[in-house]
Formats: sequence, C-alpha cells, structure tokens
Amino acid sequence: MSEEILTKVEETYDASQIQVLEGLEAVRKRPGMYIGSTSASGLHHLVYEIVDNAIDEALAGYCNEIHVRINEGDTITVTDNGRGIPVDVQAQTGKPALEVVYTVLHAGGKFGGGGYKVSGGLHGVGASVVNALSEWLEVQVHKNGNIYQMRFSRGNITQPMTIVGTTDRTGTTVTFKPDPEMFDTLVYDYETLHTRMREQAFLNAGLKISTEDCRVGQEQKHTMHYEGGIKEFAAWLNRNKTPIHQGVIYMNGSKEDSVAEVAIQYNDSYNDTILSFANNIHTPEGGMHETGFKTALTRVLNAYGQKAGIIKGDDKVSGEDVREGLTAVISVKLTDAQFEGQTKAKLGNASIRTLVDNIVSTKLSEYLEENPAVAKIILEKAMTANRAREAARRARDSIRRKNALEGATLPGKLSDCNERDPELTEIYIVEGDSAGGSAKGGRDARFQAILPLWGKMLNVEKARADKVYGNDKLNPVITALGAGIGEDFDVTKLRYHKVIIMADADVDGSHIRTLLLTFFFRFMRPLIEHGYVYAAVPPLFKISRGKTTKLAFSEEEREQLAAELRGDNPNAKVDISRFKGLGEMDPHELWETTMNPETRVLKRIELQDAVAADETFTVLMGEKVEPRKEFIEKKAKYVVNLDI
Ligand code: TSJ
Repeated sequence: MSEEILTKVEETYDASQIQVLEGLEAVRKRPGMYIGSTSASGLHHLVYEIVDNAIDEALAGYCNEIHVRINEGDTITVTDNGRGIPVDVQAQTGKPALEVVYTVLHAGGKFGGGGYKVSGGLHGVGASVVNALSEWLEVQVHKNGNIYQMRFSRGNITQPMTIVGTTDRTGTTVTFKPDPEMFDTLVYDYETLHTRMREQAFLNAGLKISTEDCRVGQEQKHTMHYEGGIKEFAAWLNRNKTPIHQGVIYMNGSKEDSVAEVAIQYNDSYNDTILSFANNIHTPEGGMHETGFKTALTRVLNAYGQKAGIIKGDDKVSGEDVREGLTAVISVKLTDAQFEGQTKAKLGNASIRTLVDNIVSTKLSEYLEENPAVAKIILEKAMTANRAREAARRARDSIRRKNALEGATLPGKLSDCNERDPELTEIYIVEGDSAGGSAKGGRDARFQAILPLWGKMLNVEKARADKVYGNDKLNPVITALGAGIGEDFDVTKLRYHKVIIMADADVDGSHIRTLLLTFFFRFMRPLIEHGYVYAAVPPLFKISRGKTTKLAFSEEEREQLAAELRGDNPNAKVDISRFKGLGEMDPHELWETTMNPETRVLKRIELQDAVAADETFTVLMGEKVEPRKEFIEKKAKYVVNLDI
C-alpha cells in the first residue's frame, strides 16, 4: 500500500537515531514471558494482542468494525474504525502518544506479573510487545483529517511519525511481520484466527469482525456479527445437537465495576459444555465465575423442583445431574482480574462468584416461574440423569464387590505380557479375531499384551453411563487397563503406558477407532491427557526389488520409494503390492510392519482442546447426518482415514 513512500523514508532515515529500547529488549530476551511461547501459539498470540486494543476501543463505544487479514508472506493487517490512536505530543514524555504506545512496555500484560487492566488511559497493552517481536511493523492512524504513519523494526523506530496523506475517516491500521529470529514457525493458520475472532464477535455483541486470508491459493473470508452476543454463542454451540427447549435463557447484571452475563440452553446429550470468559479471555480452568454459576444453578433447580412438586420429599438432584446436556456461556468483565492456576486460565476474584450467583439465583428463578413448561423439561432431564447415575453407581459397586471377592480377574481374551512395570509395557487393542491371532503370534510377549475386540461396539455418545458400566464389549478394555472408569478412574493404576489401537486403514477400522476414542474421551479422559493413547499406523504398500523390501504409508511414499529402488535403472523390475488388512498378515509380517518398536509407526492421540474434540466426537458420532458430512468434507485432510 505505502511501500513506495516507506522505502524512500527508510533510506533517508539516519541510523544513528536508532535507540536501544531497554524495556523491549527484555521482551526479546524472554518472549515466552509475554506471549506464552514462541511456537505457533505465540505467533497467533501477536494477533490477539493487537486485536484486543481494537476491541477495547469498541468496548469504549467508539468502534464497531474490526478487520483481520493474513497477507501473502504471512504478515498480518488489523484495521478498526475507532477514533485512531492519539497522535498528540505528551507533556510528560515529549513524544507523540502513538510512539509511546509502541515503544514503552506497559505493565499488566497477561503473562507478565499482575492482572489484566482495563485501563482508563491509553490502552496499547501488548502493542509494544508485538512491536518488539516483529521484524517490522507499520501503523497508520486516520485522525484529524490526516493519515499518520510510523514504522519500526524489532522495536526500534525506523520512521518517526509522519503525515503521509489526508483522509475523511478515523481508525487505526497495523501491519506487522513476526520476527523469524523469535518464532519457530511464521505460518499463520486461518482457521485458528477465524475461530478466535468468531469467539470475540460472540463475546462483544454488535461488534462486526471480519477475517480474510489473502495468501495465494488459500483465499477466503468471513464476517462475524452477532447482535445477540453470548445468547447466539450458546445457540451456535448447540447447532449440531438437539436442544430440548426453545430459545436460550439469558441472564445478566452488574455490581460496581463488574458486569456478568450468562446464557444457557439444554440439549438431549449426556455431556455438558460450559465456556467461561473473563475480560474476553477464555478461562478453561474455570474459577470464581464458573463456581458461582454452578452452585446457583444446582440450588435454584432443586428449590424450584421441590416447590413445583417435581422433586419429591427429601430428594435432591446433584450438580452433575443439572449439568447433563447443558450448554452454557459465562462472560464477566471486571477491573483488575486475577488470573490464577497453572496456565493462568482460572479467575480468582471472589466478588465475581457472588455476582454471578446472585444473577443466576434471581433471573433463573424468575425465568422458571414464567416458563413452567421449560422448567419441567429441564427438571425431568435432571431427574433422569439422577436415576441413571444411581444405576451406574450400583453397577460400579457390584463390579467393585465382584473384584474384591474374586480378585480382579483379567479378561479371558487378554494375552498379557510378562513385564509388570507399566512404563515398559504396551497393550494392543486389536479389531477382529484373526488380526488378534496374528498379533498374539507376532508380538514380543515380554512387554506387549494383546486384547482382541470383535462384534459391534457400543457407541457411548448415545448411551448413558449406566449402560457403559457392565457393557460386554467395553468391560474387557476396562479390566485390562486396570484403572477404573469415570469418577473412579485412577491413572496411577494403569497397567500399560502405551494403549495402542490397531485397526485397519479402512471404513470399519476407522469406525472402531473413533468408537474407542470416544469412549476414552468420555470415560477415561486422563488417559488421552497423559498421552498414553496411540493409533497403530499399518503400512499400505510393500515395494521390493530383489532382496530389498520397503514399506510405504501413503501413495506419495510408494512412488518415492519405488523411484529410489529403481535408482539409475528406470527399467528395473520393482514389485509393488498392497497390504489388504491386518487380518491377512501373518504373525511375522504384522510384527515387522506394525508392532516392532524399531520399525512401526504410531500416531499419538492428542486432546487438542476440549471444544474441538467435543465437536469432532459429537459431529462424528452424534445423530445428525448433515453436519457429519459437512465436517468430514471440511476436515478430511486432518482426520486421517476417518472415512465414515
Ligand atoms: F495496539 C495497537 F496499538 F496496536 C492498536 C490500537 C491496534 C489497533 C488495530 C487498534 C488500536 C486502537 C486504539 N484502536 N483504537 C484505539 N484508540 C485509542 O487508542 C484511543 C483513541 C482516542 C482516545 C481519546 O481519549 O481521545 C483514547 C484512546 C485510548
């Protein structure tokens, strides 16, 4: 855009004027302190820091549009239509405010000491951090009829504030290129930015945020604009689920400097999705706002249920009961938020608990009084959940008693290994009896156990906990792993630290893989969180020439290996055969291709983030067909072989 002017200015700019900015040096020395990490997550964080400033302008009531663009070459441009960062010279510093915003490290960053401040004065929190970590950064401010421009490199001024044109609008535009010296990767992921911006648009009702990818071959754009704010957020989270009542219940209130809002809607599933935010920052570890919400929800529903005669006598529904099938968004805004916990993702301000509790107590009680039909649906769901939980507890107790009497008998189908130290052992969960037989024959029995599974597996997404306990397909898995299930799950009792799902690279194989993963995700989540779950990746092709044999895991690799084996002799006879299925391999072949730690390929299953995983599982395993098709088409490149 203004490249031409800039080049000229840069050439004439005297290098001696470049100052070493001490505050920003600290950012370059320990970038992780300011943006969390220098991996892809830190790279994306730069964008959030800049956008936060534009959102502050929107919260102040002066901006209603923000545009975020990935340019060719992975630079980022953020534009808003706010008042424009002030450009006048400050009395204290003798410098334009714009310069101060970009060159002075502001206290109160999210990762530095102290909490986030929604300051009254100049915002610019984070702008100097982004500047310090950018190979170059350019800012343009439209204000007072002028376009003011300033450029920086790694935090140093390369072009002082200059008027480069006139304008009839106001706003701020920032373009930056993250510094390759600072980051492990420079490639932006559009989906990540889009998801984050959509979340911000939901959290700031009425604000229009658009995202655009201008990289060649990847062009796309989206505009997000939600007048209903978190009310629309809750409805959107339920978009692939089946709500059990019409409309989202919305509650809000404020006290002193704090505001809180809550939106809830129940669906017919057995899980909950509760998303909480403080000052637009996601708090996955919860905190005071979430606690206030949960306590009030349980109390209000019990009180109403008893009063309305739906809950009889001294009966009660538990917190878990009233959260079954719940989708909730909680958003609070406060000055001086205290972020605590391992990842600074938990809100510590106790006054917020009282505020949210009061809002839910008053507003939800009112809502239930005014909408008795909805109240009845919600309470009946909680009562059913309560009965199912009781049944599950009885089933669990009877399994526990049985084990106590007989000793924990390992499943008959399990071929266990000799080694007992879980750190050294692995279990292959194998689809089908014949593959199970080959695996048993081919394994190294010192440390590899085999558990064959067969027949139709229970889809836990469509079953309540009481059906899962005592299920004859899942029970062998539970007993073999030895760590219990659900609330009882104790990862320290796990009998193998590698749980390897071995299934064919075809439709049936991916189906059983998804079913097992759904089961682990819902009932043994720490197993995935600890990184103990793997998928075996069987090769697809065998390529041989003479006595040399190579394995290929994709078609590209097949071509590459065939070319390698041919070498300089294009006419050499290279034999390519396709592996049909695990069940058709003999024990030796299975060992060499899929089980030998020296040569096999394992894919570790990661729990990327709860929302994404929940979406994957709900969409892939839930009842609605259309979203499943859509999801698979969109994600085909990520979901390896999930060709359901
Ligand atoms: F962070 C940043 F500096 F990089 C940045 C700031 C980036 C972007 C895209 C936008 C902004 C920004 C800042 N947008 N709007 C503002 N507004 C102010 O800084 C501002 C304007 C006027 C007044 C005033 O009191 O007149 C006060 C402020 C803080």
